[in-house]
Amino acid sequence: MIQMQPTNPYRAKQARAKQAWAKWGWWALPGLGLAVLVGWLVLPPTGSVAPGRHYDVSQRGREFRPGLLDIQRGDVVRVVNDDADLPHHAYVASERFKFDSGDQEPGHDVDIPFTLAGTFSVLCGIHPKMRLTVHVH
Ligand SMILES: [Cu+2]
Repeated sequence: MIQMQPTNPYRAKQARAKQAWAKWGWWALPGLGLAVLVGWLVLPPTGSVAPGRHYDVSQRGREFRPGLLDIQRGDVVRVVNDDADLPHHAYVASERFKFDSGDQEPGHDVDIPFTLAGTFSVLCGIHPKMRLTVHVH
């Protein structure tokens, strides 16, 4: 069967656009979904761009609570001094990662960003029995 071509160039253009839409338009939605999926799969491995989550850790009663955290690289542990009258002094002294909050007066928070995978101990320079273990994945 021979298709009649419209003679008006504007209408011909319109007809071609309509044909293209009929042929490929079905891909608009799945195509968009696919693009989002591919973006989602490709971006996370580059890692460090992803915004980190925050984990609050209490120090009330001379104890880190929770005492154990499982987090991802890029996450931040917020050590909260919610003791009424005790100063604390959180630090990490591993070979690969060092952190020192300095003296932390009651009511003050300290953010510890963890960017390396591994297991780290957060200790208190004032209260040697305080220990927080952080598994970074
Ligand atoms: Cu302490």
